[in-house]
Amino acid sequence: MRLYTKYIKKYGVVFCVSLFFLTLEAVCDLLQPTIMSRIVDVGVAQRDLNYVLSTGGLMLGVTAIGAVAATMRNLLSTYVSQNFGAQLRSDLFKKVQSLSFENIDRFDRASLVTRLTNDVNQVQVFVNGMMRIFVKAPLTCIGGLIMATQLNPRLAVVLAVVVPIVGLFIYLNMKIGFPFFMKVQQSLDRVNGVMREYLSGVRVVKAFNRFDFEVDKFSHANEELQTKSISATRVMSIFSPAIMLTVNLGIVAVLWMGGLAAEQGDMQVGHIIAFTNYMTQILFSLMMISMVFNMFVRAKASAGRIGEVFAEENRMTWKEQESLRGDGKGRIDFEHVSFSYEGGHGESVLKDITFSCLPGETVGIIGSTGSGKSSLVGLIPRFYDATKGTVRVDGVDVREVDPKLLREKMAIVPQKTVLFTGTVKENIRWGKDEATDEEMELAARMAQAHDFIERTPDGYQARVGQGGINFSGGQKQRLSIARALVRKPEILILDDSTSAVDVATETKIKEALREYAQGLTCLLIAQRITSVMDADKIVVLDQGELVGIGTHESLLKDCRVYQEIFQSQIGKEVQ
Ligand code: DUT
Ligand code: MG
Repeated sequence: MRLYTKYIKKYGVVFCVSLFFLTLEAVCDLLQPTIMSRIVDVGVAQRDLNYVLSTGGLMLGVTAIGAVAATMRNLLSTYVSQNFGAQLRSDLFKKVQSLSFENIDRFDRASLVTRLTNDVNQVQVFVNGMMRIFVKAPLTCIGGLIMATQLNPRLAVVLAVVVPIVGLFIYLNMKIGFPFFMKVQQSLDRVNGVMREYLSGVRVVKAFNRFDFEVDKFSHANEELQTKSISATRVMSIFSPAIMLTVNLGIVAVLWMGGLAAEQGDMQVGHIIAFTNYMTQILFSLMMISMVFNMFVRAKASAGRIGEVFAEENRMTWKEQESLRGDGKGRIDFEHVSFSYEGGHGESVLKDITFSCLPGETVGIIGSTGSGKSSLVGLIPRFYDATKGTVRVDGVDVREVDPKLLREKMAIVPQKTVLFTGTVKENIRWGKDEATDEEMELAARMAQAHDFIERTPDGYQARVGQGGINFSGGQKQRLSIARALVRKPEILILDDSTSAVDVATETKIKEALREYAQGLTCLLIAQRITSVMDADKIVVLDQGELVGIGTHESLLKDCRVYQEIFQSQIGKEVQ
């Protein structure tokens, strides 16, 4: 709940004002039956038309005030709940953004989406409900009890029996319902997860004709959600009718007792009507309370899940003042670095790696798939922290530096290209907001993207679909290289970023890079030996171990793994 103090501070005043209107509305509702009993017992009984008219006017006035109060309360509650929801969503989004990869890995991505959408929604609905009925219902309930007892203490005996029974029902409803709604939420996560996976792999699914399989998978998750929702609703559905029945039996008892008393002449008809009116009001307010509790049950589950994200401590720490002013510009050192995922508990991915990239050097990294190349370079911008050993940039331990500062110095072309919806220009600019058109074009030329961009009818204004769907794999890679180059970083990391580009174009990119990369530390991951052959230094990885380091020639002489790669690739090409 501490989490929500911020919002209470922000919206508390409006919230209270709306509660005021809510109270006014409730009071108006409560006055109605008593006024009506007067009209019947005094006005009608004594055939006094004037009394009927004036009291009728009073009743009308009270109704009008009630209506105005209800309108105000509606406006305010919508304002507060919508604003609160939007704010909560945006705070949650920011929080997710601030988390490190290690933190995010702990949550299922799909579940983060549900938390951001559905869970926030549930809490929002609850806040809205709270302002509409939460206060009104107990108020009408208690007010109704008081008014009814005052009106006729004898009939109030019925209330003394009915109310505790209903209270018990509501309590049971809460107690039993909560775990069910937790399960519903989890199944919803699963449906979202399956859907997300399907959508991101839709081409593969179609190509492999695995549509039926995917449909099955979806149906399975969907059915699970259905059964969970049904069983949750089933449990909850016993309670509302049970409450209704209890109160209705109470009304029957009132009519019976009142009827008997009226026959003996010691009860007025107006009293009985008003009393049953109060009972219906009490019935409704109790139903409302159980409804709010239902909402509360869901909102509590959702709030818990939202709280989990907020409570996630960023595991990445740094010293606030530490800046990168060590020796050497763009120098990178790995000192006995070991690493495994899952917070250091996973299988060892990197084992005792030691090497340095001097400023201005181009270092190639090669190794079979899964040998830990991407993991190795991911330690430099602190996507993850080393489990053992130290990674230094500019001579400073990266664990002491704010990742933001660190990442400002470098540009990364990730192995999996990611483009954003927008124009080509926006996508390249993404690397550096303030880049001029010339800078942008230069970057595009170096990445060999300029030509194909110019060939599209809209040039740099061409639309990029979601995930860059309307560009080929190689085009996407070149755009993401341009995005990195426009940044003019001190450290450039290319993770297998020319894998989908033909050899001739790759050579051109490399030539452009050579010129551009002077004074810039460049890490070049590749599968093809020809891509890294002329690097200043080549690091060879094999199953997380560094098995060779040196120039192409020296490695060919004395690194067995490198020789094998060379033979398998060049040997084939020669044949
Ligand atoms: N791994 C994880 N979690 C991740 C990423 C990778 O457990 O989020 C494992 C898979 C693999 C090892 O780490 O066993 C090394 O993966 P990496 O992606 O670093 O290998 P690579 O050398 O970059 O392979 P590729 O050439 O296929 O890109
Ligand atoms: Mg990789």
